Amino acid sequence: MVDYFNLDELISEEHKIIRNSAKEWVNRRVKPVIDEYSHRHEYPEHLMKEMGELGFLGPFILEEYGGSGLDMISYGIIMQELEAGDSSIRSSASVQSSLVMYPIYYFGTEEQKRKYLPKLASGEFVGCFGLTEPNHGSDPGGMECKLTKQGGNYILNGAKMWITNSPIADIAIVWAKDDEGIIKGIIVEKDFKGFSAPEISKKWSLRASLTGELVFDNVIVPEENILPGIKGLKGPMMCLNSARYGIAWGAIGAAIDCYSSALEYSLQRKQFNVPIASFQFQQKKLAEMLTEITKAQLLAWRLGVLKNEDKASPGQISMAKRNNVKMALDIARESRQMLGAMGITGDFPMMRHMMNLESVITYEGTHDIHLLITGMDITGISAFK
Ligand code: TGC
Ligand code: FAD
Repeated sequence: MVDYFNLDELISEEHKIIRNSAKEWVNRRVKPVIDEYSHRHEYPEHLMKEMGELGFLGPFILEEYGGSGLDMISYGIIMQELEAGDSSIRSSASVQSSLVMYPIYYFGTEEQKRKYLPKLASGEFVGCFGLTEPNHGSDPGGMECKLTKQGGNYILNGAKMWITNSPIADIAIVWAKDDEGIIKGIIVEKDFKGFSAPEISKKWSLRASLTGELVFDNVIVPEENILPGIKGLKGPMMCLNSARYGIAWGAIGAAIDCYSSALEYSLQRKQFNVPIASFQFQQKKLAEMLTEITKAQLLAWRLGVLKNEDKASPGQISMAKRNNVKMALDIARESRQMLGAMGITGDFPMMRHMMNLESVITYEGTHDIHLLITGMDITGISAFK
């Protein structure tokens, strides 16, 4: 455990138990296989049910709906440990928890909650979240997906792009505009006629995660599949607040995995008859990495406290996501260099984390979009449009 500022004194015994359980599972079930899955560009689907059994899916959802009723620091800690294994595994867990279970829990009817949440919590069902479209990524408010009222039902048309887990999803939370141009949330089930989810292949990033499209060709959606509790862009944005928060923690896990591997290697590898860790350049890299990890840990922990008090603002979440993911990407690059040629192999995790983090710095709002959100918070002026 990397804890230079004794942050463990700020978390509870329960948090430590949760961390140990997630760490132990990742070390036993993820780390030994993830490099091979990444090489094969294959998703380790069996891990979803195991995460469900361990309570890693929707941990903040109440127990009566299959969750564990845990606080937001616990959620962050789980994301951190999962991403120490691989961003693909954290991605699956954060999409399921924050982008699928969260909207059903907060915006859904009692029937929707009882129908979907327990199956999503156990990993029996896989969910995905469709906001991004081919023509609208950073600008989701411009979405073209259309939900048209027809008798007692709705007809859904359009397409979503870059959707984590869409090819294997049992349900998709889809955001589309109704006849009045108001954004609504819809639960689309995989066997709805006219719905397909082709995979996007040939990725160099998140290779152990499935990414796909969502295509809607006159899909008939019953009224009971509309989320009644929300309208407008703030619906998907509230889900993103939760997911981005989890990423701020998750990125620390990837950074710690890279830093720890580089530290261990530098103490063992000898050049000029001494461990390379004795050279000032290597020590500078290690010292700077630990400094940045510590700052990121403090940011994540404080954001977690604010989240628990329901006081974390979107601007604070953007700052933490942006800072911590960039920190992890920089550490992946620096730590890889510390290993020389060995750093490019799958015997060490840096290259894989580095490639994964190129997606993490892009999805859930790009690095630059989060900067603009902070800029807007400071000045009160939107620089988006
Ligand atoms: P703007 O005019 O600023 O806002 C429109 C409405 O939305 C509300 N809002 C928020 N509400 C809650 N939380 C937030 N963070 C919110 N941000 C905006 C806002 O109050 C307003 O509400 P109302 O009631 O007044 O209408 O919106 P804009 O059109 O200027 O766009 C700005 C914004 C914030 C959408 C844009 O900056 C942005 O964030 N773009 C990034 C898009 C994004 O993050 N997409 C993510 C797709 S999902 C994904 O990537 C999953 S990856 C999963 C994985 O594998 O882990
Ligand atoms: P664009 O919006 O086209 O941006 C291109 C560039 O322009 C970026 O550098 C951006 O920062 C910059 N830019 C855009 N607007 C501005 C501006 N106003 N000012 C300054 N610069 C600007 N989406 C989902 O809905 N669900 C998912 O599950 C999901 N999973 C994903 C998984 C992966 C592996 C990836 C890579 C993406 C995923 N996404 C998902 C999509 C992701 O959220 C988008 O890629 C992201 O929001 C950026 O949109 P874009 O790719 O269309 O880039």
